[in-house]
Amino acid sequence: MTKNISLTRYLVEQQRLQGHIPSQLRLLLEVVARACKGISQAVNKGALGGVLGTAGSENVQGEVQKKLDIIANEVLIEANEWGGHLAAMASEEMDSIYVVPNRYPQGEYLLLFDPLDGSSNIDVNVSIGTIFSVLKKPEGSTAIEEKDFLQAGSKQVAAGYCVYGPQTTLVLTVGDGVAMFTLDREQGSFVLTEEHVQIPQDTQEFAINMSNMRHWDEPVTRYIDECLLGSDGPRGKNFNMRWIASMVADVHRILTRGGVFLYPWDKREPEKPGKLRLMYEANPMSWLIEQAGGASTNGRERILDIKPSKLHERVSVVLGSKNEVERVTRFHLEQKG
Ligand code: P6P
Repeated sequence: MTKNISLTRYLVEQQRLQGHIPSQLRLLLEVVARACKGISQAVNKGALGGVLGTAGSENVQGEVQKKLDIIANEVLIEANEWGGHLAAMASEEMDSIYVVPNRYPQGEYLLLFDPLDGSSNIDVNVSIGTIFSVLKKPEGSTAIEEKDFLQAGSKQVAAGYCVYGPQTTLVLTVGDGVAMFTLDREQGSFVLTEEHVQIPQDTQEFAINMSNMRHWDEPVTRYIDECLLGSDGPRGKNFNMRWIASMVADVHRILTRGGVFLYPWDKREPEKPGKLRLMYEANPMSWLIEQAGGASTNGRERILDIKPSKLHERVSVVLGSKNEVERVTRFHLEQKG
């Protein structure tokens, strides 16, 4: 493990030595990390904190909101709105953008987040997490509108997640590789535990919700069938399967030991390109994966190149070990008709 370097020191060095991040962005990331500590505390209380169960409302996605979804959203809004580093925020839990109130100074950045991804796992004590993405406010824009957020994932200036599991771990990139920080609850601070994370190019582990198999498109079925044939089939090696149904936890496993994650388009909702959200799930996760030497496509094109048309746009996701993602993508491109 690297010597005891705190998140603050890491960010100061990224600002000073690497010239990667201006002070406003450093402040933003420290505020987001502090908010994640607060969310971690609430998540860890579980039933003791009266925070389990549903809130009796639905979000813009039409999903029933859990109490913790709303708590996490409020923690992130309240932590970030006054600092002067942000112009506006967007959240999976809010229909429209949240522009910083006039009583506070407006900053240069736009913050997008899924405040508590995987919330179906909250009540069964399975890892969940916060996913965040940072964009620059377009030059010259004063009155921030939704269209200012509609930038391709390649425009992100920072991206990360915080996984609330056996450890609370913040995973972050500002374009200089991927670093992991584990929460030291005695000090109350995130400590650098991994940096320059690298994903193996090959893997023997895939993550997909197999119960949807009959709904998949042919290239995905072809890829998974090959994996299931194992050493008897064209891959010549056996595969293991994992599906936590919490993207943060599945991606964290892939960043830690490799693997490929698929949430593809399927016939259940043919008008939707996929289940996962582009702006605050697929884009931040895709940048992290690419910064760690992996790949991420929607089956046909690099996710970070997709020009969004709406804030809560959905996308198919195939991400992880580069050679596996390229195989799935090739199968899509070879698809007849
Ligand atoms: P399913 C959680 O709700 C989520 O958005 C992702 O975190 C996760 O990968 C996916 O949905 C799980 O979906 O259909 O398997 O429950």
